Amino acid sequence: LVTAIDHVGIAVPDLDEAIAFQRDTFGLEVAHSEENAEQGVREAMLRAPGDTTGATQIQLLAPLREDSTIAKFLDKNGPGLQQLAYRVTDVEAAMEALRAKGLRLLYDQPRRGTADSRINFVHPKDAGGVLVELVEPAPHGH
Ligand code: CMX
Repeated sequence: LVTAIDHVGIAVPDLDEAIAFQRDTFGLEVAHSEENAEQGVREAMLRAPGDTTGATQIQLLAPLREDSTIAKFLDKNGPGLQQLAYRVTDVEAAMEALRAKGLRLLYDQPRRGTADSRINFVHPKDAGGVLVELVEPAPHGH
């Protein structure tokens, strides 16, 4: 079902501060950043310098609005790991396979994720306490 670990997402209160921390402490660089209004996030994808292998990225997620998912997460837990994202080739097929196993998907239909990927989430209560994102990357990379 899963072809790669796409990214690990960390909830942060301030995106620019978190980018600077990851850069100055660990030497990670920003590969991509954007605002996703539907998901209520400002986000950045980080990777090790020079990495072009498609290795697992680190996603920093900052709230765009007070009522967003990430704002709620930060209020409840503080900053920290928020999600684990698995890459799949066909998100609908993955959704169907997981539903058939009795897992709850958060959305009826895939939504738009980072860089025009198509995404859905498995409810953390059905995945060992981990919010699992399914990511079908946009065709032709981005
Ligand atoms: N990881 C693990 N467990 C989580 C969790 C997370 N990120 N978020 C919530 N939970 C757990 C809580 O601990 C809580 O457990 P208890 O009842 O035992 O205390 C339970 O789930 C319900 O938590 P809640 O605080 O009431 O949260 P909600 O049910 O309102 O929301 C969820 C949880 C998963 C439905 C919501 O976070 C969601 O819709 N997530 C998907 C969208 C998302 O994360 N978007 C931001 C990222 C965008 C992107 O990646 O592009």
